[in-house]
Amino acid sequence: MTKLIITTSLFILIGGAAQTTFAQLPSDKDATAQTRHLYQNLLHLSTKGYLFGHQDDLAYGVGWRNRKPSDFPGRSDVKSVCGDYPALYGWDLSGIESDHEKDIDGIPFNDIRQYVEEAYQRGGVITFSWHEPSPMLPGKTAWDTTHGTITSILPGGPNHDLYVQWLDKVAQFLGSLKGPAGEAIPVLFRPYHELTGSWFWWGVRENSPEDVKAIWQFVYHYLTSVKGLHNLLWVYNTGGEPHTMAQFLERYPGDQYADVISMDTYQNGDPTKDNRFQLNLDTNLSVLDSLGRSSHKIEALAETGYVGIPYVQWWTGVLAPALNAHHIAYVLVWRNADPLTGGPPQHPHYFAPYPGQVSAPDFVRFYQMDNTFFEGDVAKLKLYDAH
Ligand code: BMA
Repeated sequence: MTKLIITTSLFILIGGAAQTTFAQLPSDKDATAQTRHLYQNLLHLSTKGYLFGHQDDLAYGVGWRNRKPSDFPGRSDVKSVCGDYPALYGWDLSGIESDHEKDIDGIPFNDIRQYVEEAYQRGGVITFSWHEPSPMLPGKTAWDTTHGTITSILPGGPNHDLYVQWLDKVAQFLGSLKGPAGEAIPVLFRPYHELTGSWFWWGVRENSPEDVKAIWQFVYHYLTSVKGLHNLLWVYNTGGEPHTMAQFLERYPGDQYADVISMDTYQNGDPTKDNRFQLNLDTNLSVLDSLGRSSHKIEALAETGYVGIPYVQWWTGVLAPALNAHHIAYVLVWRNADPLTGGPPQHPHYFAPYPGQVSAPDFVRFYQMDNTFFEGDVAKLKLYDAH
């Protein structure tokens, strides 16, 4: 029989012969109470199951799009299928650095703030990525692969001042997300995502490990100490490339700069004929498990999905079995874009089901599993409170 005792500063597992004690504080020693509690509760919860997340969930879906939040109030493809919202909401900051009114996928930042605040008040969790354009070459996107871009934004580099201005705007926005008592809403912040890939300007072939670590540490210091943001949990995120601890850690900025260790991996091909997605995920998540155990970091599959979900049992037949053997605290599937409502022309580009979609019945079974947490579950768990 195992009993969990949680105190504010210690997390003590007493059971059988094993006895483990570990510090349970986020990397930012000045993190707000809600941020600290979220960190502690996600660590704890990952021994029981994982949050289900969806990118841009409240802004649009297949066949609908809010031009303003009141167009389809409360609508969500996930909720339309299973009756509950995702526990985790992903959004993107791209555009905020350039004073754009809307993000990279057309959602006004003022609407994102409203969705974030509503979800937080219901008990949901928020994460932000940042498909930031290249600061090196005006007019170039996140997908520019000019070598040495990070060198140019480090202190002393020609684009450093510009980059600091971008960070000021990011800080302003992330600091403007407020709960009902005026408290800052905790954010799982995932900059430089998929940094072991080679398709963004912060990619593996474009930059040295030293530069990646240096910019992470600079941004961490700037946003926390200089801008005073203490509502961030820092999410280190690779692509699916690392198969060993050494590969995963090659660009890791250090335990004092990260709270979540995570990977992104997508299903490609037909899972009934090709099990590489599951095998790779198993290898990747085993790396996260051993690192999470030794460094007390939250583990996550920060992005995944099977575009168009053509396999009717993908949720309980492929995804869930691949996750069940591991200790992730959350999984997030990418956005439900529809070419008819502003999505990219390639069709389909959705990763969660909608009513009538072939995998919808299986998604309901996934929702009903004991170890998958949706918003109704995390609302009861009160992730922003001390337990
Ligand atoms: C990608 C695609 C793009 C989108 C970008 C940022 O994976 O979904 O269409 O613009 O993410 O959200």
